[in-house]
Amino acid sequence: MAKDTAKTKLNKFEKFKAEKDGLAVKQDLEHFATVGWEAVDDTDLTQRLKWLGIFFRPVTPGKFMLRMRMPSGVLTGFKARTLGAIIQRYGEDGSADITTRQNIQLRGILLNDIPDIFRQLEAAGMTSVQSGMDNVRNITGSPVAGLDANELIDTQGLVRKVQDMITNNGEGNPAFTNLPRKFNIAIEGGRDNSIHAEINDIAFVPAYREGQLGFNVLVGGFFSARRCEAAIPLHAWVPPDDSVVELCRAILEVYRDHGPRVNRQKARLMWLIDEWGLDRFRAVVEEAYGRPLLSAAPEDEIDWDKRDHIGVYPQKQVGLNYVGLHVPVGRLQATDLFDLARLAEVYGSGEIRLTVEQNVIIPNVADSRLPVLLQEPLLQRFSIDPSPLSRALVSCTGAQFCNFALVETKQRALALATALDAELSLPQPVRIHWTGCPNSCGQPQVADIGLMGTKVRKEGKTVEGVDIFMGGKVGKDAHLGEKVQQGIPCDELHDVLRSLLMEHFQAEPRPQGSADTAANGSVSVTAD
Ligand code: SRM
Ligand code: SF4
Repeated sequence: MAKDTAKTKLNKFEKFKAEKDGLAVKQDLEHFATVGWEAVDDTDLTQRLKWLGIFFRPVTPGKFMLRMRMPSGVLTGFKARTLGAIIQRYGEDGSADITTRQNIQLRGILLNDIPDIFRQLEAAGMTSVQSGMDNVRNITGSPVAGLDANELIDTQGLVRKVQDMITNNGEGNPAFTNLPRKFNIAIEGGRDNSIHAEINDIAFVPAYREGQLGFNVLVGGFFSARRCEAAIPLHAWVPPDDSVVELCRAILEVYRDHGPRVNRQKARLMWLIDEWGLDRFRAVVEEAYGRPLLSAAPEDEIDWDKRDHIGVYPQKQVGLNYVGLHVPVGRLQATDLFDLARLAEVYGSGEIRLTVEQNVIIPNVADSRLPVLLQEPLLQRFSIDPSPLSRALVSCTGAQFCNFALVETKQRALALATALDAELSLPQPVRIHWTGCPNSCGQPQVADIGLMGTKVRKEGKTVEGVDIFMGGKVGKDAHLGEKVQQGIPCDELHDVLRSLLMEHFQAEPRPQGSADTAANGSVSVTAD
């Protein structure tokens, strides 16, 4: 592997990967658990453990984050209960977050518990393998795949197959553990581009070619502090079968063997496409694919606005419904996971889905069971009808647990949305995305209003602030938003957002005393 890089100077990450493969720490886990985290080699502790989804958190030393894999965001009540039981052990430190890739991260984990946790995860059919660092991240697919009456392709099986290929059925796959950088894959089967296809390194979007339904392929989408790009067409179409898995394999092999490894800030797939030009990239991928790539279909079938799935919707299965619950900024406690498991099992089929907006869907609820489900106490906090700003709020982890963060995000996001929901009436939800630093995990560039953490000088002091992005369009004709203001101190943000909402989103002040009970927060909040 890394043919082209043999002659070039490697960055420090490449050096430590060459010395010892990230996945090799799997053999060391029992030893690490015995000696304790303080005695673990620094590179193993802070880097290689991420190959197993175990993230050392400098903000909370000794309390690790565990990032799962949830293909298409699908889990079961049993899995949710298993995850709840794992974090319950950590009391106040234990919590979980639904991520912007339809995934779950667990908090508060102790290293000496990991071997036992991994046994529990395996017994429940879950894995955290290859979920961090230079690996393929959770693979996203429509959260209503198999349920949506208007979907074109049920992508759940394909998403699982691609994950199984990349991770060797969850065992870990040395073939794909040393990519030049992280890598994102999305497979969309619906009409509304529910998973932001355009911001993935590889995306499959539904398209008819000569009357046959399959996927047009996009490549090279990514966000980073240095550069953000929407994916571009590979000018290729594949049928909805194992061709998808084989094309992912081919692109990953090309990226692994030829991707840039000198400068980590210039190592994502798009940088290779830039260097080679799309024609050469496509030709080398075609060679790795082992047969001619078919030309793309003239147009794709993404022709709807993006749905948020919150509320009650009839499924393609007559008499069944899916119920989308709003989980404020994606934060879950152990008891929430237990409650969700119970609701899914009592009212649905035991299945739970996660969305990239950090919310939850309970599918397969019979018409006759809906009224009782809607009376459940959990739905007071995880509402099916939240206020417009809270409803569409997304936030990255921020300073509470992430050492890259320049600002606290989740609490602040929720406090501001709650306050503005109480003051303003809005004709439609406005998608506000918070991200704590330019890495853009909270995807501010896809939002109506994106807020990116920064540091600002105010009255001689350095304070938390944001740069503001606007104009992100999702769904049909998706495109990225642009920075429109910078360096707004967080304590001035309430008024700035209020003005933006009134100027651009038809917000009207509510008459005094008429505010809804806008707050649905399960997270205790403090306003600026
Ligand atoms: Fe991210 C790094 C959290 C989605 C771009 N991201 C990190 C780290 C691991 C940094 C760290 O070690 O602290 C964060 C962990 C914080 C923590 O404790 O939770 C982190 N990223 C997240 C999550 C949890 C945000 C969230 O609250 O939902 C998301 C986890 C997704 C998952 O389940 O795997 C998350 N990160 C994203 C996305 C959005 C997406 O994939 O749609 C992006 C932008 C898209 C992209 O990657 O192209 C994103 N994260 C980054 C980057 C910049 C990558 C780059 O090429 O430069 C970093 C920094 C890095 O990799 O060096 C980063
Ligand atoms: Fe951390 Fe920055 Fe990502 Fe937020 S955007 S989770 S602060 S790395």
